[in-house]
Amino acid sequence: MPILTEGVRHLPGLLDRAAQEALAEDIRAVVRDAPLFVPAMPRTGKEMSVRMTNCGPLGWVTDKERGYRYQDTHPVTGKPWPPIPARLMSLWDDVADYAAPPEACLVNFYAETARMGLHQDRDEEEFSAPVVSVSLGDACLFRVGGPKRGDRTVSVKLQSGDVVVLGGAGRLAFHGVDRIYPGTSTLFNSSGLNAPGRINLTLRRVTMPV
Ligand SMILES: O=C(O)CCC(=O)C(=O)O
Ligand SMILES: [Mn+2]
Repeated sequence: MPILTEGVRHLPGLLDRAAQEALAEDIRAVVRDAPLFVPAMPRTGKEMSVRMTNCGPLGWVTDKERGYRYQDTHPVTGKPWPPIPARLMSLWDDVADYAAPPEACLVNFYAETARMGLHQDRDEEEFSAPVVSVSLGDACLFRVGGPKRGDRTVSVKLQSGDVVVLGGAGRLAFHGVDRIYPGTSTLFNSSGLNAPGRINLTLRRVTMPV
């Protein structure tokens, strides 16, 4: 199990093609219920290049006025988020090594030119739970460093079906997506989702279990 930087595990090909197709179908249903929205940076209101939605009791959202946060409803429809699909709950059980379930699954959709700058996931109360991240569709160039912004980074290509776990000393590692490689996957070709593109699913525990 390759370690990218301390506490950051890369599990290449953890999901086979059939599991990826089933998961893509689950996410299609999530997006029908909770449409992709356009996230905007705090204060500046600059739009991010990814499109997002969530499933689970809590969802991560961001906008100009109120910034990064978790909330229990979709910012556009006002409806509760749909539940996290069962196959993602069991993936968490398999890889998280954490007793309580995840509360949020952020769905990031990357069109061909979308990217995500280097950042930490730190809007949660609970940092003893790992962040579990799944890649579907086109490959991307993922970059990960240490807990300080200036730390040395390593880059790795993530393919459809790969899982990355940021846990322990890697929980607050800086990470980002430098680019997508359009047309490198056929997963979404027969789908209602825009192909090419990449979907990332990020499972997180937000609150401390009681
Ligand atoms: O797309 C990815 O692989 C990473 C996404 C991410 O870091 C995030 O949503 O916080
Ligand atoms: Mn992140």
